[in-house]
Amino acid sequence: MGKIVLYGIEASPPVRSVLLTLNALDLPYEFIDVDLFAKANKSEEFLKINPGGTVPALLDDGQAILDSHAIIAYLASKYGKDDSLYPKDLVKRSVVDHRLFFEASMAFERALRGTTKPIIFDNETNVPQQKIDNITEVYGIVNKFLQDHPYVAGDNLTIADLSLITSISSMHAYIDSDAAKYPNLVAWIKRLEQLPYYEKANGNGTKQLIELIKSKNITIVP
Ligand SMILES: N[C@@H](CCC(=O)N[C@@H](CS)C(=O)NCC(=O)O)C(=O)O
Repeated sequence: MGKIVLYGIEASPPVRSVLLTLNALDLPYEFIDVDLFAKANKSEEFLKINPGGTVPALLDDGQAILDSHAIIAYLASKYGKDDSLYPKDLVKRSVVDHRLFFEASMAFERALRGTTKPIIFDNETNVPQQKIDNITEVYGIVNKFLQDHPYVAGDNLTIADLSLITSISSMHAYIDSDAAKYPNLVAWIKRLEQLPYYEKANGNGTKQLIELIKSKNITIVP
């Protein structure tokens, strides 16, 4: 197998999706820190790997694989002992893919990054209520994904769970997910927290991001 190098920072949710997947697959990897606050992601060297200048980026034997969702699908397809994390059956795969695209656009980009980027990179301290509503909308939709089964794409753990949990756990910086309103979601979070590699791959980085957001003393405004 090739040498895997992951570029990122632990606080970043999409980087944590890749960390969870590398651990789920029990793969060895090297982690290279990219300090976003020092704009290391805009260095000539990093832009050669990812012209978009975002983390995560992964090198597998020198081949760049970009975007957390594409990276985890690649890793599970290439290195999975079976297809349970990313099913080959096209209908089952389409459900996983749907959850991944939902994570990318609605959960990470719209709800989490849309709220967090102005606070941590542009020193904005007012958060419009609409942005909190974007977060609770995601809680409600994921609660529905979990209506009839324990994982977001069915009866077993897939890369869709390993992707969604990283944004959802980070959203708790703004508003808790109330067990009375979102019972399936809260039970699912607890289920994923039981994974033996959860703390090192997602728990630690989530705490770092939540502490950073909370240190900014934000106010929710109408
Ligand atoms: N869809 C991308 C999103 C990556 C992304 O936006 N990463 C953020 C960190 S959480 C980043 O690198 N931000 C730096 C920037 O946009 O300059 C993925 O899943 O990999």
